[in-house]
Amino acid sequence: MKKLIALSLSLCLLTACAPRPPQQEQPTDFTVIGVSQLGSESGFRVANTESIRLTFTEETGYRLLFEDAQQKQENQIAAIRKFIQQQADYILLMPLCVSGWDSVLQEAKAAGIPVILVDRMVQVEDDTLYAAHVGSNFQWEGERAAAWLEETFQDVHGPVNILHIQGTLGSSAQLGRSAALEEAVDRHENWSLLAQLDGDFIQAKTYEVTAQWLDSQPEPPLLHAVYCENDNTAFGAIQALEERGYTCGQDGVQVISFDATRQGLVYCMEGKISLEVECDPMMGPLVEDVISLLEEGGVPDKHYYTRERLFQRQDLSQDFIDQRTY
Ligand code: GYE
Repeated sequence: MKKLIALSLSLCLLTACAPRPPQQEQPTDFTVIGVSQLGSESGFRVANTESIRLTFTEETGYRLLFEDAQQKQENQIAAIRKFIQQQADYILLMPLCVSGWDSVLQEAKAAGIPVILVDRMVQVEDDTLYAAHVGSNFQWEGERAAAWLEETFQDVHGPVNILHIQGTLGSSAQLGRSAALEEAVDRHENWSLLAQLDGDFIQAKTYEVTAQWLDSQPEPPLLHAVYCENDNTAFGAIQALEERGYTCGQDGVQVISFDATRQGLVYCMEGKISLEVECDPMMGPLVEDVISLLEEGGVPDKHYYTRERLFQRQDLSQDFIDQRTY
């Protein structure tokens, strides 16, 4: 018994005297971030969510409250109200569409919670309703695609027939990309939009609407280009076209797409997609910079745009694609 007491005493002393292992800095006070993600409709969106989740972790001092709105604005509005109730420090909003945000953003402002718009934009009366927007310039992206079309068809004086697959109607991504194409079509008398189909940025839906449209034509239409507002719509459209005997690529229908996901780049390297306009979803680190600035009492810019490039077949290699993070 004595021995046991002596042993435990010496153990006790040992632990008391032993130098303490360096303590891992464990933040006790988390910065609470409410995230209202619009859905999970595309490869871009899945990567965007992942980037946010990887950036704002408990190890880095954040607690994330995440809500997936399943492509419904009312769910986003409900999520923002919930974050206000939960007294979040910041709200990240990936807005489904541009309109209808004024009152809920006023509620967040009244509660003193800065809202950062991520990826897409909103149209509001008062731009102090959001602290900053981190995302892309969709009109600029569309203009790059339209310029490529102009160059590609500059020597064609007969008709240039374009099928337009639109993203979620009323979203800033759709509005910017569609406007750029429509403006280009207006500039060229020989260009026409054979149809504008709502693909909702979703592959299966695009496959369906494209197949339906093609099947409803009296004859297989002569198509020069298909302007798809993201990779998933491009995949759906290509499948519907190929099943009906069209060839996508250089000697066939020129498919244009946005995002440049890994799979999109594979299609581009294979020649099925002629042009990929990059749209980078990995914006977690940029959003964190804005939050750090706000934490220090700084005033962020209103817009932060991600760096974006264009890709054609000749720009790509398997190595490059393998290193792609999304
Ligand atoms: O291009 C598409 C996604 O808002 C930029 O939304 C984003 C778009 C992206 O579903 O894939």
